[in-house]
Parts: sequence; structure tokens; C-alpha cells
Amino acid sequence: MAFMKKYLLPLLVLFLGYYYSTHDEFRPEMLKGKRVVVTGASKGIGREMAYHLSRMGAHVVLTARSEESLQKVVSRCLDLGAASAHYIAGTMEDMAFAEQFVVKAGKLMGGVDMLILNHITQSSLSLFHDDVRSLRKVMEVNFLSYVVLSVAALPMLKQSNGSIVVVSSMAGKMTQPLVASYSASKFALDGFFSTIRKEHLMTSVNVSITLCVLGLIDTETAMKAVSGVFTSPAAPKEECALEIIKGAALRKDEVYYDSWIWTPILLGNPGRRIMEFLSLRKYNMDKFVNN
Ligand code: NDP
Ligand code: 2M3
Repeated sequence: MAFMKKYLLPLLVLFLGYYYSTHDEFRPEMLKGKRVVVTGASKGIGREMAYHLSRMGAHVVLTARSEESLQKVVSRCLDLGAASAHYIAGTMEDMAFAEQFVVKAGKLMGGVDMLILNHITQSSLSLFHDDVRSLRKVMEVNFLSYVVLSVAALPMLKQSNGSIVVVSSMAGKMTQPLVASYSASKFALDGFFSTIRKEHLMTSVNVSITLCVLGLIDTETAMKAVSGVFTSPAAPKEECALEIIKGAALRKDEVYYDSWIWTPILLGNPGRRIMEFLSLRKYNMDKFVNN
């Protein structure tokens, strides 16, 4: 009890004080007139993000493979109040499409303020045996295309001091059975984009990177994928989409969204953060920084 009073309580007060002093309030006007690209926007969380952004008065360019669905989403976006709404259909298996898509999106809106990377290739829960072909496809669509899209958007994002938003999963921070390839692709996103975030910090590139760590969300695809294999409460896709946009607008490093309140604390990994902070101090970046 004495230990609690002497150490834990002051630490808690310090932590809460720090948390609230450095965390701005989100206001929907933050997105008004912003030029936002959303991938995987024909259904699920991507579609809900497009709807929220439209209500907030953003410009949106959406993509996915299904032209028919995108058409419907775009017309609803316009009804909801989007400053402008366009779609470009194509597959993220094709890296040339990924690159051209960003360039075209930039031309449609006269620049890009936010790039939301959300699409994944179809995957079902299964044991990994020897399916290297499907692993390669998962890595290409869920990871490599994210890198290609970011590279293509970076010149525009630098100009606007913009943001990259990477939609990941708890399966990109911890391991569970039946999702080996999917999990590998989500861990890869953390390795790559968290490194790039540090490089941006050390080279004064003002492009924020927000990694979103989601638990089970009630999209049609996810509910079908887990049905009969595991039951855990699924959080609502509408709120999930809003939390991603809030975190992105506030330029947070990470957003956690799950139905269990302990998830952000348990997956937040203070050990990793301390090690990363300490290792940064050993660097001399002179060789890599211009002027
Ligand atoms: P959905 O299946 O509802 O949506 C996936 C989107 O990606 C669709 O718009 C789909 O459109 C598009 N897509 C699929 N294949 C391709 C392709 N080859 N090229 C381009 N686009 C493609 O998924 P969710 O909304 O549930 O998930 C969205 C994100 O959230 C993902 O990154 C996922 O990993 C993450 N997440 C979701 C969880 C959940 O429980 N729902 C849990 C944790 C993370 P189309 O088929 O028309 O191409
Ligand atoms: C969206 C679209 C999600 C999925 C999908 C599969 C799974 C469903 C992703 C997770 C979480 C998870 C417990 C492992 C992973 N198509 N196809 C999914 C298979 C659950 N997914 O990322 N939960 C075990 C919820 C975090």
C-alpha cells in the first residue's frame, strides 16, 4: 500500500498529465477540404472511412477492384457532402496500377494530404502447409503495394505536410494460429513503416505515419472468415473507421481499436519503445541528411 502511494500514484498522475497535455482534441473540420486517397474502399472499413470523410467535407479518391461497388460508394459520398468524389478501379496485385493510381488521384485533386492504405487480398483462416504461391500474393497485395503507393505519393505528401495511414491488425503485433501469411504481411507493415517514421523524424520530413492496430471488426468479409472457427466480440466498423480518421488527423503514431479495453496497454510494448528511444541516441545521421 505504501509502495502504491509513494510510486504508483505519482507515476499515474504524471502519465495522465502527459497524455492529456500532448493530445489535441479532434474536430471534424480538420478534414474539411483535405484531399484523401482511400484504398479498399468498395466495402467494409474502407467504405465507412470514405463516408465519414465525405460528411466532414473532404475530397476523396477511392479504389478497389469492383467498379460497380465503387460507383455506388462515390455517389453516396457526394450525397453525404464530399467536396469531390472519384474512383479508379484496379487490382493492387499490379504494382504498375498502384503507382499510376496515386499519380492520377493526385491530378484529380491537385495534390494529396492523406493516403489511407487499407486493402487486403482475400484470405481465409487455414493452417499453413506449403502454399508459397499464396504467401507471395499476400505479401505483394498486403505489403508491397503499400510501399509502392507510399513511394508514389511521397512527393505530394511532402508538399502538403501530409499523412500516411496504414491499416493493420492485432495479428501484426502478436501471433495467433491460422493466419500465418496475413500475419507476416501485417508484421512487415510495422517493420517497414515504423522504420520510415523514424527516418522522417531524423531527416525532418513532415509526413506523419499512423499504424492502426485493429481487433475483430464486424465487416461482412471478416464475419464470414471467422464464422465457425472462433467467437470473439466484433467491434462496429463505423466507429472503427472514425477512430482511424481521428488518429490520422491528430498525426498519432499508432491507433488501437478493439472491443477489449486492455489491448492497447498489453500490445503497446513499452520495452520496445524504450529500446527504440535509447538506440536512436547512438545515431549520427550526417551522412544521410542533405544540407
Ligand atoms: P473487406 O474485405 O470488407 O474490404 C477489403 C477491401 O479491399 C475491399 O474494398 C476490396 O474490394 C479490396 N480488395 C480486395 N482485394 C483487392 C485487390 N486485389 N486489389 C485491390 N483491392 C482489393 O475488409 P475489412 O474492411 O474487414 O478490412 C479492412 C482492413 O482492416 C484490412 O487491412 C484488414 O486487414 C484490417 N483489419 C480488419 C479486421 C476485421 O476484423 N474486419 C481485423 C483487423 C484488421 P474489391 O474486392 O472490390 O477489390
Ligand atoms: C478482413 C477481411 C479480415 C479478415 C479477412 C480473414 C481475419 C479475421 C483478420 C484479424 C484479427 C484476428 C484472431 C487472428 C486474427 N478478410 N480474412 C480476416 C482471415 C480476423 N482478423 O486480423 N483475430 C486471430 C482480429 C485481429
